[in-house]
Amino acid sequence: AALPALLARMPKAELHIHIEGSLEPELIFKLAQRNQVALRYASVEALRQAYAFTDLQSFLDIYYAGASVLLQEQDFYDMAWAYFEKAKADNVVHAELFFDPQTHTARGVAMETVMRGLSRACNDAHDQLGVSGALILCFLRHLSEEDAFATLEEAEPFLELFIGVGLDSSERGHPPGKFERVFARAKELGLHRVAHAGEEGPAAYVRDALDLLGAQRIDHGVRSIDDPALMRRLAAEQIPLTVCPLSNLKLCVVGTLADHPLPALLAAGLVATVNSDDPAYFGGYLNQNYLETFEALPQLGPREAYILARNSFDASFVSDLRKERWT
Ligand code: ES4
Ligand code: ZN
Repeated sequence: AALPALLARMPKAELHIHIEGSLEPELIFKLAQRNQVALRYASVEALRQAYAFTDLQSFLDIYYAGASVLLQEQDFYDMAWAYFEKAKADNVVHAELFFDPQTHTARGVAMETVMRGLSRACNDAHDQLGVSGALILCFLRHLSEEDAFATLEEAEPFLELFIGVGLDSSERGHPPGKFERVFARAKELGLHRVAHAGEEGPAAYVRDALDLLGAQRIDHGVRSIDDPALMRRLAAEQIPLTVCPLSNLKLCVVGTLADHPLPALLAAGLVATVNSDDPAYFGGYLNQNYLETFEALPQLGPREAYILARNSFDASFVSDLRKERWT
């Protein structure tokens, strides 16, 4: 009975949150009105009704449609600020936010507009909420290597405003190797590197993300469970996995939370973390992910709660000095 309270109140970091996936239907409609953008849905309720996903692509189609209301710097600020308020309520003390600039620049929004709105929200969250935030620029893997290179170049004037690069969107048919040279360039620029791998794609994509992209963390990575040699490597090298249980449930990566591999990943000594992915679409922010996952899996108790919170700080890209003060 004390476990839900422990999960809710413990300080934690969130390392896998797409900020465009925190856009709630109410804010989508508010921004659509503010910006005179037409939506394919008549109401907040009609939009929410469309949130019945069968796989990753069925979600991404609606997620990109939702992001189409973001035009002005203030829109990006309002979206990120709303997330930070939710994070604060969940006792998140540090969040590393993914953003998808290509979704916006393809519609004519300037990179500067995206960067300034999001980074101003990070600064205000630090000053007003005591939540630290950092930005990770994600390349859309369904687009070309050339497009990713152009995006990284456009972001170079704002290098001090983001800490790393990631890789997201449709995984199947878009293996990590497609972006080997872009990630090499990101490393040269001193950026951290993460990649979605082993969500819908095979365990081999996790290995490729490590070997070809130099990924320092794997986003999702749950399909690693299929490959015992890879599991031993992830444990030996302490490569963090940013696991997203409610996302996996809603996108049918797992049948039920009771079947989720999180306990097996922890038991194998992996640095697994719990995250919300796209909380406005998948039925809950970070504490909801912890609560429902622990409720469904009796192998998870107070000891695992502590380990997951500690892992979230260990796996973060904040300085080791600051980690020492946290843990
Ligand atoms: C995503 Cl759940 C998920 N997987 C891959 N790419 C994404 N972008 C936003 N959410
Ligand atoms: Zn994700």
